[in-house]
Amino acid sequence: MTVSIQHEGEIAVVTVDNPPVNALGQTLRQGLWDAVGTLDADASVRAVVLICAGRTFIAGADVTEFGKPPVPPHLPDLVDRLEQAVKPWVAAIHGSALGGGFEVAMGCRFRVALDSASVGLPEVTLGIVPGASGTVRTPRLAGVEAAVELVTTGRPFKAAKALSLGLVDAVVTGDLRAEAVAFARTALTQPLPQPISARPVTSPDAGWWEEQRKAIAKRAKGEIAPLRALDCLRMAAEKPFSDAMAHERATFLELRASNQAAALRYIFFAERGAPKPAHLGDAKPRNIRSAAVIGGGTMGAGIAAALRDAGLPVILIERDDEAVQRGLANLRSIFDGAVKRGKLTEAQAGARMDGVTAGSDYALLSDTDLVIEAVFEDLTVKRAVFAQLGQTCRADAILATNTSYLDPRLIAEGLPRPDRFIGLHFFSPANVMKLLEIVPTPATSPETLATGFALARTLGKIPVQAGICDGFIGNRILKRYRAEAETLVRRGSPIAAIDAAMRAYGFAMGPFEAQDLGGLDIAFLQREGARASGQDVAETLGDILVRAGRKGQKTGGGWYDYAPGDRSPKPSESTANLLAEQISTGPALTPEDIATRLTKAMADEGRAILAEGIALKPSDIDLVEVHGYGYPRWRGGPMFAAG
Ligand code: T1G
Repeated sequence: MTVSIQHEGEIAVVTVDNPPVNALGQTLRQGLWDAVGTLDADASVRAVVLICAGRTFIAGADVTEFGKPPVPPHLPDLVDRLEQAVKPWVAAIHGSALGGGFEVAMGCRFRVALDSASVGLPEVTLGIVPGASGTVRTPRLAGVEAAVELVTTGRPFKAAKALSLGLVDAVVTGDLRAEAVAFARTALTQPLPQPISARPVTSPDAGWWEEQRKAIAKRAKGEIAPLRALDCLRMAAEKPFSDAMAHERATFLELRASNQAAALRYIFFAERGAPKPAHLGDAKPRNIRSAAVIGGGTMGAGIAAALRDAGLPVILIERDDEAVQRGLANLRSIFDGAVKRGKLTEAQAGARMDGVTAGSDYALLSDTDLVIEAVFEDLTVKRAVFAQLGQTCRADAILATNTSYLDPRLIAEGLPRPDRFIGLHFFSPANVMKLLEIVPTPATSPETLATGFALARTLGKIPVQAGICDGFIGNRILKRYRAEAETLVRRGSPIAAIDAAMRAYGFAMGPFEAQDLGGLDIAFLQREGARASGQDVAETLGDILVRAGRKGQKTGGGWYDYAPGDRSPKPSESTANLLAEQISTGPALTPEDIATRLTKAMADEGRAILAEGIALKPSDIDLVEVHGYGYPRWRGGPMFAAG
């Protein structure tokens, strides 16, 4: 039953059971609506505990209902009904009380949370604002500052912080139900607090609101929901409850129908579908209990850190002792960085390193379940590694390469049991970036492929299967994007104007400033490698710059100039002179024209990739672009944006 009622003396316990995350679909809303009536009429009941079965408290409105005509009872009315109930309700929160779930909890007179729980209003991450009093009741419950942080960031607060801000009344451990029933009994011995809707709220001055607006606008980079949420919060702080509710509801309904909300819902569900694609069928993944990484450079150390963050013991292999020490230092600096950012404690960082065995002897790998190669991007070097792995590892060990440009089939040539071989393309920094391109060869077995996807789930990554071609999905589209950007430069569009246009579109950086950061020589060396192997690769503007010693920030100049110690790009006369002969004056393009051309080129390449079967579906391409290449999430990715 979606909603069931039990009695513990004068306390009624209402249990919600609507898997997988107790989302507030119509049946659940109706069930709760009816429960209020039933219990208000039940003289034996003096208070009610609302608790959820499964892994979490109510995780919000049912997002799958968004495109459908709304059916009563509507959530704002249900929250009001809970608040006006004759008997006080106590929300007993475990897992995540999110969105409509936290609004329901604010309809209750009290909130009791397990210490592991969190509460949040993540609606802006779906391109909307809370639609059932989240922007109106939260400031009355916890003050405007806390409400602005909770609503405009969309990031949940852990129970302890929620308690300190008054968002919950008690944090408990152990048996949540028993604790909540006891809390309800105690509450009946004291005067009940005012319903939240009747509580006063103090509005900060206009200057404070303006500061918030500026900070949020800078963070939002074109996303509209966070700023609209701020408007709702200000209305809630300055206007009567009912006016603010009407404004919030109108804003919610308007944004729910917006393109940005459609794009963010699309990405939300694409992310949830990615780890379990249908084409895996019932292939059983191998159980990975131990892992190893060959190569302790930036990528190798990042991958080892990701494996350790997931709790796997790791063996780090490097060619000699000196390189082993460098690899360990790279890994340690990753964890030290996490301590500095407050993500890990010193003790946790120490434990991460304790789980690493390092050496240069491949015999260490004789009983390892998974080995990921992350050495220099050179075919001969990689082949030598797999030749050793083929001799040393168990026949059923999964062997993976982190190559980003080489053909995995060539790397695996001659490897015994090639069915256990697969491409696992991580993105730098590998312990942070969520994307994982999974590149099977024709010999890769369904079990090995399923193991790749299972590993992504273990590491908290977004897996996308890619076929074999130059650059797989992401780097192939990047190549097209950059080529199109260079074409615009050749036709007279200023480099800085192109970067500004893509920042206005929502990217953190434009194509040229991004290349200067990463280094122009990486792509240059690839092109030179292809030319050396006899491929006819046209000379690019970037090649001209690299040949002149301009590799980007690391050489003090690339597309832009950089003053020593200063990463801000300055238009470059040297670059203008070096490229002058390649550039002809063309029609001036608006920022929108520029963004349309570049994103269209990405979508065109995406369509070619789909036609070749390199990607299995458009949303895979969009996940790659959003999670690997900074494509603005609220645009949905190039395929979604192209419609
Ligand atoms: N509606 C419908 N389905 C949902 C859902 C939701 N709100 N949340 C999750 N699912 C599905 C998901 O698609 C997946 O399905 C399964 O549940 C497990 O999800 C008026 C309007 C709760 C932290 O934004 O953040 O309330 O793939 O893989 O990793 O103001 O899900 O198995 O078929 O993510 O354990 C606000 C969204 C809604 C929360 C659990 N709420 N959900 O994470 O599982 S707007 C949210 C999450 C709102 C009101 C407004 C996470 C989670 P399937 P999962 P998880």
